[in-house]
Amino acid sequence: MRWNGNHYDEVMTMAEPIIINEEEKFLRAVLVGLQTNEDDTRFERSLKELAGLCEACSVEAASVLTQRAQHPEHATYIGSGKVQELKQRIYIERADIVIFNCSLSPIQVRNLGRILDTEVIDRTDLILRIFSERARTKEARLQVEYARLDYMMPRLVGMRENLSRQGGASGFMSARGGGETQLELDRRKILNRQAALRRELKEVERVQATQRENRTSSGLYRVGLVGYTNAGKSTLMNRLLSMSACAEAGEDKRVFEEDMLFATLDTTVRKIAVKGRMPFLLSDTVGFIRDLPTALIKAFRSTLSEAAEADLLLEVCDCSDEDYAAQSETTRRTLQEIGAGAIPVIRVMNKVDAAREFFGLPGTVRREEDGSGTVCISARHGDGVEALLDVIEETLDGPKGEHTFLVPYDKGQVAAVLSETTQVLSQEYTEAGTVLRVCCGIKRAVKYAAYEVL
Ligand SMILES: Nc1nc2c(ncn2[C@@H]2O[C@H](COP(=O)(O)OP(=O)(O)OP(=O)(O)O)[C@@H](O)[C@H]2O)c(=O)[nH]1
Ligand SMILES: [Mg+2]
Repeated sequence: MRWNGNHYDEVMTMAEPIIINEEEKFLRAVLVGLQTNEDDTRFERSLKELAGLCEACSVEAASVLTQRAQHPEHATYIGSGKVQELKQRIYIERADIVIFNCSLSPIQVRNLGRILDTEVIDRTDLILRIFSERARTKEARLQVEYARLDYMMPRLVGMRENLSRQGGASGFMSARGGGETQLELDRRKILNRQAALRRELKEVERVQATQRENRTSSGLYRVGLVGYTNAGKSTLMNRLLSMSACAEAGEDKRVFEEDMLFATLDTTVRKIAVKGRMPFLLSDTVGFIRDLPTALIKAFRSTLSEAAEADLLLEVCDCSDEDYAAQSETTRRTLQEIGAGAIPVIRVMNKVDAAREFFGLPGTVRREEDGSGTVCISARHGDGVEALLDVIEETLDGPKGEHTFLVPYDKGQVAAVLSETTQVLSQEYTEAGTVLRVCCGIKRAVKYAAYEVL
């Protein structure tokens, strides 16, 4: 992470993309974790994840300090003795920043900042900073800025102190209006900026809704990739694209995949048309994480709406990660939060090539009682993906079969949708209309039963 001292200033004034980096400064951090009622394994995993989050924004996790306690201290989160130990550790490690593996209250941030004389942030803040650094599209940038301002609002006092510690507030934060306290001024500016952001976001959403409507009118089923961050969603999207035989499958249509938390921050929709199979639209979106800041979920609603409106979700699990079960729970909970809890889900056990436990060979399919299924795959090597396509097709469209439709010429739209959404075996132009012999699922056949000839 390469913040200069006026990072908060820049976030608040950011009408344009944030340019954080002037000095190219990589930060050294001390990570702090408090173990209350979690068992050791869980606790260690969550600290490991915090280190992964640091890596995602180039912060070096120089040292980790932990404490066991029944509950956090109201004023400083960790006990006073531990705070002193932390102070020493900061000095020894020449750390620039302290990152707590939890959500700190504004008062705790302020108190700790005063005692330690170093910048103190919590996990939520770290995630928000990763998002601000990585957001590329206009929509993601607007959403992140909105979420950050939401988060800053109750913390303005502590932040001002942080700024003066880092060399003094300048520009926006130091501008004072007659008769108003600095705090009131800051608050008013944030509210005004948020109102402006809401207007801009509405416009972006309007354009996207139109694009979505166009896609819906194509009649293709919509499938959404969801799952914990780094589970392999983008890799699966690229794998399916590489198997695809349509114009959307070019090199330039690939999405970014990387061994890093939050590699993807926006939504990409691509048509997947594997030869001999039913085509569908696939969306890849931002990954989830435990305790995803609510401000972010709220702000990212429109990015996530592609998933929330899908006909089917593929929940990608990284089964090489020991924590995959808890990660899956987080995903399911987040899906509920974004209003996607009722959409059918296929669980995709990805990375079976690297798993320590045996979940099944790639291509293994298990059917659950509620009709949902689990499929084992390796997106990286492409194993098991054909079996996944079988399950996708069957879940969306029911058992496949051959059907013949006669579509009169004045129903051109019906013929167009049928040839776009099914696997066309033959097409003939007769006096009565177009005769389409297709292979498709029973659900689509029933939908067009009025045109079916037996
Ligand atoms: N061994 C193995 N690694 C995989 C497999 N699939 C993906 N990966 C690796 O996992 C890492 C993350 O993959 P991504 O596709 O970027 O994951 P994502 O779910 O899109 O992650 P975010 O966009 O960060 O939420 C990359 O290094 C991939 O190469 C797999 O089947 N086996
Ligand atoms: Mg991704």
